[in-house]
Amino acid sequence: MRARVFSGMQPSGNLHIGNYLGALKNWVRIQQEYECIFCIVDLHAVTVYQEPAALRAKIEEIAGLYLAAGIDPQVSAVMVQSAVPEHAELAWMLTCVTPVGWLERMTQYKAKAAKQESVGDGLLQYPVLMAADILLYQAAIVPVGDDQAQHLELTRDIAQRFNSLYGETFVMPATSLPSVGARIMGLDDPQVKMSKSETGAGHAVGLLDPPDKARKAIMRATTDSAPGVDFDNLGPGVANLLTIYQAFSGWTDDQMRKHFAGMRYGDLKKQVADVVIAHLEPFQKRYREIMGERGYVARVLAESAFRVRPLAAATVELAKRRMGLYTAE
Ligand code: AQP
Repeated sequence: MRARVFSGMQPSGNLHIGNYLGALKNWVRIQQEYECIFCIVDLHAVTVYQEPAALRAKIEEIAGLYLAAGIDPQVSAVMVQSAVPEHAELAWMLTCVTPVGWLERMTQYKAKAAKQESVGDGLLQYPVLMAADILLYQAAIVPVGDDQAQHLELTRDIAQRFNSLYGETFVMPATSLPSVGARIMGLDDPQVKMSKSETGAGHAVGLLDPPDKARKAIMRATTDSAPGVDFDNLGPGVANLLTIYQAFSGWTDDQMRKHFAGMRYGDLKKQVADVVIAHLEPFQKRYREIMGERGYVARVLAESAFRVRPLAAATVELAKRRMGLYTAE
């Protein structure tokens, strides 16, 4: 039996090349090797306010982007979190074994809470829901970007605590990070990770950005005052541009050094823009074809939810039995 993989993205804001290189690209690579479930985590998105009509549209957009990237719905499930109510049900059970202190320590919670006047409980509970997503399908591997590593550790802590209180219930999931591109930084500020919720013009390259917009953002990327690429003394902005190039091209460290050592920043940026656009153009063409086929994405989502629901139901049934909650005999 193939090991199971679970991962997801929030339908909040525009997916960018960080989401692609940190997670989506890896999903496509491993989908033949494992039994994969790729989720659009809409319940996570509403931990901060989303305009309802925009959220509804975004869900199908994200599904279309998964498919355009090369996720094959005949092989992998592409489903929406809220279509399988067991996510929320298991999240409650896990909430009850999770100390609040564990959640208050999460870096992402602290960063997002600092930006809000009044912090919703959902924002604090976010990692418990994420643990439920993963444990619900007894996933062995979770391919994510580096910013999610702490939430994955917490998922294992929650699973361990549940297992030790109630007996072996959950598979312990391993984190899988890409070797290159696990944390793409903002083009305008290489000290912060590229993020959907940062909407400044030069911050990110969106997967659906027109080529001229993508090129502009890359050509304006923050570097430093050195005359050219010095691999022994790379500033964060230049390192980020090289990472983007390497992740898209698949070049080795050696190839990167030989090609880019000493190159002036203007030329480096031009080549980064070229490689990004060369990938985005066919990707966007596939996306338009997929979205142009009326009802196709909705069909994929419905079929996938139907396929994975029994797995979710079996885990919830087991967890309920373990906890002594009421189940039919
Ligand atoms: N900058 C990044 N570099 C590499 N990987 C990244 N990921 C996110 N940003 C980067 C990975 O993308 C997947 C989906 O992320 P998400 O939708 O759960 O949201 P996030 O991690 O919170 O990402 P964002 O883009 O920063 O969204 P907002 O601003 O809405 O919070 C995950 O695997 C993540 O690691």
